Amino acid sequence: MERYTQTKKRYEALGVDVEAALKQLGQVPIGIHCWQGDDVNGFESSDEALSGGIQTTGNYPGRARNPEELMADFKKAISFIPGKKRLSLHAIYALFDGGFVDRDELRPEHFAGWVKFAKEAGIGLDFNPTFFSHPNVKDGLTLSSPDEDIRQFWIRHGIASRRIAAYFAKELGGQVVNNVWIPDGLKDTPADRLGPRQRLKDSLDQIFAEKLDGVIDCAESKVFGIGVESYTVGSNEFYLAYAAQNPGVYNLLDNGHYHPTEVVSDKISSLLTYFDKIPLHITRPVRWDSDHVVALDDEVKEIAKEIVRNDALEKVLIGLDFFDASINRIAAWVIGTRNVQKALLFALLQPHGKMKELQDQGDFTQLLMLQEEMKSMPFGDIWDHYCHGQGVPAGTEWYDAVMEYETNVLLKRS
Ligand code: RNT
Ligand code: ZN
Repeated sequence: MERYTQTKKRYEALGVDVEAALKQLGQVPIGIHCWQGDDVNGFESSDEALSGGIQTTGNYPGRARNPEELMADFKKAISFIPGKKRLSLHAIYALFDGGFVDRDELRPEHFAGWVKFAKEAGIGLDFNPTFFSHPNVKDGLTLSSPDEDIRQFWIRHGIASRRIAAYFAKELGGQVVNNVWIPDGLKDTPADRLGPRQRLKDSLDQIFAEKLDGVIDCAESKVFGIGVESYTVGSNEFYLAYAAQNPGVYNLLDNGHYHPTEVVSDKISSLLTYFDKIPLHITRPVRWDSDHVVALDDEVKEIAKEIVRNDALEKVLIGLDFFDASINRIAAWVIGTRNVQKALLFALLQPHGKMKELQDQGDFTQLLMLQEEMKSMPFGDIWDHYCHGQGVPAGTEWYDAVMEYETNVLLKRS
């Protein structure tokens, strides 16, 4: 408490309102992805391996094998995460109770169990159609396939998914993100780049045609994937242009989906100039779209600063997207989510007004001094205080509880 009071005074001397920052932080929903809990397997119980150019590596014991286990693990994880939380589901997490249907026939009832779970946990839900790990991914293509039957199957899946998202919105209130990411691309140099993109545009037009309340439609671009190194149909330019021409559809930025020196932190302000919402996937690309657990690194802090200083906490919809199978999966969720929240707190504790003024005055020496001094301010004291106020462990204490769960629960799964 004493440390908090002292540190708070230091921030206040720099013109930062600490209490206001903590209040704001508590209001920011983080969309936590369910797929860290089971290595993106889902519950379809087919032999289909993870496909689409994304990969989980590692075989740490204790992966959730069914809905009950995934729900229990997720509940455990969020008990160590402060603030507002949402759960982001993929279509492969449908609950079948024996009556399996294929993806183009999914209905809201297949997710009723998740709605019940969300209500009990007091969290929101988001949705993602699953356009991978399925035999109808033909020659690596879905919505851009030249095979009309294949393309129609995936269009039906896209339509079914939006209705599930609308059902979430109706049941839980608020708005629900429905994110279309397709793996479509080619391993080697294409003979035709335009054809697949024109077919993708037509597929999206059909998927988004129905007016649905409460659904925030998104499409996630990408630069390349494993096995599809030479061409990605849904590139950044493609979806950005699509979103610009189709109000109500947003371009989702995943910070693992750009060339290594290109940064999402620099894209946010461009998009804020034109769009009222920016959906994000925060991840950690190590040399490629490796989806490591989010670290409190410079780029994540810079993304957070862009959101905060542009007053965009309600416009930028923060979702997470990482899947590491080489470490304890509950710890992965806790570490990655808390890091995003720490980055937001770090950003909320900067004297942005003063810094913008220095930039406009051309006083770059003082600006650099202040930016650098802010980095070694003891913001951890404020974080600890925030965690205590939110009823979650502040420091490393949560880890012992996760290890206990590992011994008593996870390691008993064979
Ligand atoms: C893949 C995309 C996509 C997936 C999830 C599972 O490169 O980032 O978001 O990771 O939908
Ligand atoms: Zn993503």
